[in-house]
Amino acid sequence: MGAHPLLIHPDVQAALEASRPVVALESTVIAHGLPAPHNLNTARRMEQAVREEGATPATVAVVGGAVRVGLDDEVLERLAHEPAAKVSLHTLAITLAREHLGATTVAATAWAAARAGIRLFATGGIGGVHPGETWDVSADLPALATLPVAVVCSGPKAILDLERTRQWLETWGVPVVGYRTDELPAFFSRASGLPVDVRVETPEEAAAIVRAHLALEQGGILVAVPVPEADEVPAERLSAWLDEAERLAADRGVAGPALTPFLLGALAHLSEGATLRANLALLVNNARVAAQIAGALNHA
Ligand code: PSU
Ligand code: MN
Repeated sequence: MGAHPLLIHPDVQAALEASRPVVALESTVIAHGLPAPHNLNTARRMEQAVREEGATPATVAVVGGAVRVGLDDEVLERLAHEPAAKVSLHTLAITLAREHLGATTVAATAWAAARAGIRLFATGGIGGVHPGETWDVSADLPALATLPVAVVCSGPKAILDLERTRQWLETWGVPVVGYRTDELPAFFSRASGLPVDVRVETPEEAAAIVRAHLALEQGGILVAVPVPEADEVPAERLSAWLDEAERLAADRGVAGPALTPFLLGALAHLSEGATLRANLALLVNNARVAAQIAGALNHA
C-alpha cells in the first residue's frame, strides 16, 4: 500500500462526486463498544437510518492495509465477530503496516472523513478527559480541534470527567452546538449541568453553524444530541453503577484503551441492560440527525 491508504467505497465516491449527503460512521463501537449481537445489528441500523434520510453511510475501518471509507456488509460482520484492533491516531500507521483488521475510534474516523471530504460524522459518545490524575485524555479531543468535520454525538461518555472535557473543547476552539438542548448531554443521560455554546432546533440551523465553522478552516465542531427520552438513564440512577464499575476496573488493573470497553460492559451488566438500551437508541438517533444535517448542508 502506498502513501495514500484510503479506499473510498464506490457508493460513497459517487455520492461525494454528485454532492449528495454522506455521513461517516465509526467502527470501534462495533468491535469494542457493544456486545454481540447488538453490535452488528446497530451498525446496520445506523447505516439504514442514514439511508432513510437520503444520505449515504460511510462506515470506516482498517482492512488489509488500507483505511476503508464505506464498508460492505461482509466487513461489518467481520468487525462484529473477529478480533479487531482499536485504532486511534497513535495506532493507525501500525495497524496499516501490519495489515491487521482495525476498528476506528472517533479520532481515526474523523481523520478518514476529513481526507475523504465527508463533513458529517455520527457516533455515540466522544472520548474525553478521564477522571483522576492519569493524564488519560482521548485523542478524540485534539482530532476534533484540528480536523474539519462535524461530529454528531450524545456528549462525552458518562465515564469521563465531563467538566474538564467541556473546558478542553472551549479552550481548543471546538463549538458545542446543542441539538434541541441547552445542556451538554451526558451520553446515557440527557443533562449534565454544563452549557452548550448555542441551542438549535432544526437540521437547517445546525447546518448553518456547521457551514460557517468549517469555512474558518479551523478544525471541527460538535453537535450534541441527547439520548431519546424514552431510553434515557437519569444521572441519579447511573452514579452508583458508575462507582461500582470504576471500582471493578481499578481492582482488575484495567486502564488505557481497554478502560472504555470495560466500563461500558460493566455498566450494561450492573444496570441490567438499561445503559445498553440507551446506547443503542442514541447511536441510531444520532445517525439519523447527522444525515438530516448533511442533507441541509448540501441543500442550502
Ligand atoms: N463511546 C461509546 N462506545 C465506544 C466509544 C465511545 O459509547 O466504543 C469509543 C469511540 O470509538 C471513541 C473511543 O472514539 O471509544 C475513545 O477511546 P479512547 O478514550 O481510548 O480514546
Ligand atoms: Mn482513553
